[in-house]
Amino acid sequence: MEKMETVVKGKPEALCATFDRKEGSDKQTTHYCPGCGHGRVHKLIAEALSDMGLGDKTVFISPVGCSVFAYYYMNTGNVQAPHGRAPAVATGVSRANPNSIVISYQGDGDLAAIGTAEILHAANRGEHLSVFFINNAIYGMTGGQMAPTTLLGQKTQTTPRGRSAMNEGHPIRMAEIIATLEAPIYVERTSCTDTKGIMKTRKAIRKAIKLQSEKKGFTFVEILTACPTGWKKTPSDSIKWIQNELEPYFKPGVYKDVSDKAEPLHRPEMIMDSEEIFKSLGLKKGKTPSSSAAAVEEKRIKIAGFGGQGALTAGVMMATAGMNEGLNVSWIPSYGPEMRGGTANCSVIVSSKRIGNPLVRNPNILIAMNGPSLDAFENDVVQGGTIVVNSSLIERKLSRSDVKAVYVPLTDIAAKVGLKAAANSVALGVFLGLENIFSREGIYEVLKTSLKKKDALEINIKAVNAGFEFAKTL
Ligand SMILES: Cc1ncc(C[n+]2csc(CCOP(=O)(O)OP(=O)(O)O)c2C)c(N)n1
Ligand code: SF4
Repeated sequence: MEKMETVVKGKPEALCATFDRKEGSDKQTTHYCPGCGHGRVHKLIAEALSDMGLGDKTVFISPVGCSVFAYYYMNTGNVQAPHGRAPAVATGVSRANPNSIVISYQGDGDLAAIGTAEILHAANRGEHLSVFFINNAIYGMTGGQMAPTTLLGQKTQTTPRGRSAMNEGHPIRMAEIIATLEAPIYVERTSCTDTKGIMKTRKAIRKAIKLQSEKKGFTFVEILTACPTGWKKTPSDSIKWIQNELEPYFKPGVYKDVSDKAEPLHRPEMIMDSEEIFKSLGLKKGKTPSSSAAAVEEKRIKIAGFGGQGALTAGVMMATAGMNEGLNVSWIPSYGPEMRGGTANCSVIVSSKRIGNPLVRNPNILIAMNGPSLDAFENDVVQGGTIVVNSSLIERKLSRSDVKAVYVPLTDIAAKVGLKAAANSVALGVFLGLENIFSREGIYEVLKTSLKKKDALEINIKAVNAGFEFAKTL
């Protein structure tokens, strides 16, 4: 009789040998409840990565839900994304490092509720990702609320009488939806219950990862798994429930497979050099940092006003002028309903050093163009900082004495040069007069690029000059 070969399979390398990242006394057990499907799928993914020698190249994106714990167990690169945003984060990782294997691992609440837009668009763009969608028909982590995949009649915390199509709509079949899109090359649903189902899931996971390693495109595997805790069932009843209830609605099968025809996709290089960036913005080539530019200490500026006052535009001009001087700059707008009357603001940083965080929470200069802006940001300014107050519209004085107060009738000055709306250019002039960072000519250049009408250009240059002169009298 031929001797049977015995193969002993230990933990795959892509699964941590010990769970040291996990806090708590017993680090060798997982967080997952008995009978939960997550652990089983983790293991199948880890085995596939290890067998293909891809663990070191893999970045595992886990969002919110019980899948967030993946970080403790997957011995790969790990990124934790906010709820629903894993495909967006995965897109960034995959585009920045096209040779990596990127896995977006998501629950049904995450993928089919809060992250519906992200998954559809990532799939539609054909990102190089493998998405593993853990469909357990409920929000597990938060205690069993209805998910988009909850079955009709299924009782959950938020559907105590059972989900009804009238109230909550029908369960959403994600694999079928994704399969209608042009770009995905492989979409399958499996059921990770009995041996046959586990083997099918194993095969599907391997196929998805292999296709990604061949750079062939977007793959999506939906896996029906148990959440005994959320369902309030025993692990064995949960398996029966999947087979008897879930599978008839979410039928396992291959929904799209064009992978044999798919060619490796190579996205064109997305990185632009500085010359291209300047050209695309219609700007002349920036200088390399000059010795004077190198001397500029980081200025953190907040410009705020109501929509229509041009606070955001003033920030762009400031940042562009700084960029033209060869400085490092950043600009981040913040607007929303404020565009219709409240405050809109932007964060600008100008520095000869590299900028870490582009958000300005504690500015050293605040330009408050209206009252609500001063109310909102006065207390954020650092001690010893400067607050420029548009005294045409703000009657009150500063309530602080540990900052420099500069009262300038920005709107009145702008009206005097011929255009009330040019108060933002007056503010730019005041800024230049107070802070000797870059030349007025630099601002003129920026104005020339953005204002095509001669009259508008002349008035705005006058407004800059008027603000500059005002600041010099202080
Ligand atoms: C923006 C945001 N909204 C809501 C939550 C609360 N939250 C945490 S986990 C979760 C449900 C996750 O359910 P699912 O994606 O199905 O994963 P499971 O826990 O079942 O694996 C929710 C709603 C959150 N963390 N962030
Ligand atoms: S709550 Fe559900 S999904 Fe979360 S670990 Fe427990 S069984 Fe798994």
